[in-house]
Amino acid sequence: MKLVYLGLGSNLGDRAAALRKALGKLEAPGLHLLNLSSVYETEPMGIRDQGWFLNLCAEFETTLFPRQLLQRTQGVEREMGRRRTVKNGPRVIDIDILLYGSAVVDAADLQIPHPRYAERRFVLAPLAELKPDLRDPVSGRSVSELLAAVEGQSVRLAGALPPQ
Ligand code: PH2
Ligand code: MG
Ligand code: MG
Repeated sequence: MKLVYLGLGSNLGDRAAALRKALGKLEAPGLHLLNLSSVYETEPMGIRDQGWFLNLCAEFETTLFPRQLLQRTQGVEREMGRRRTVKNGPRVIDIDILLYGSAVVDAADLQIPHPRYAERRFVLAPLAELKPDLRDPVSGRSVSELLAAVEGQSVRLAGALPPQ
């Protein structure tokens, strides 16, 4: 059994409903939700000219291997109508594998830890709620240290994810 941390985001349509729906779809044999952060309303990074996101982080326990987990997250994105169009552009749902135990994976189709999570307040703020002392397996720095080092980027605590 491994602990994995997923980052979810949405900036199209009913964003909170999309986060809730994705969490429901992720829960299945081999992948079990343990803890959920608060929801944050966050300034778009990358492409600035798009709507603000709702982001959260979730801790799961899993018996899936990293690639099986990727198939599950991409399957849920597809079922929810996500089309791979503009990189970093608007999306109904985005599900990123942030950390998978202390595994390091560097393949063309899968990188763990997520290659950009350590620079993103919209990931680190919710992740620090769940596990401030969790250490990045590559740099050895804790989530709270990484969060303290991020500059700029507006995130606003929006409270608990409402039930559907
Ligand atoms: N996701 C991106 C690019 N930019 N900005 C915010 N605030 N939240 C996101 O989830 C996000 C982003 C690519 O996946
Ligand atoms: Mg992403
Ligand atoms: Mg993604």
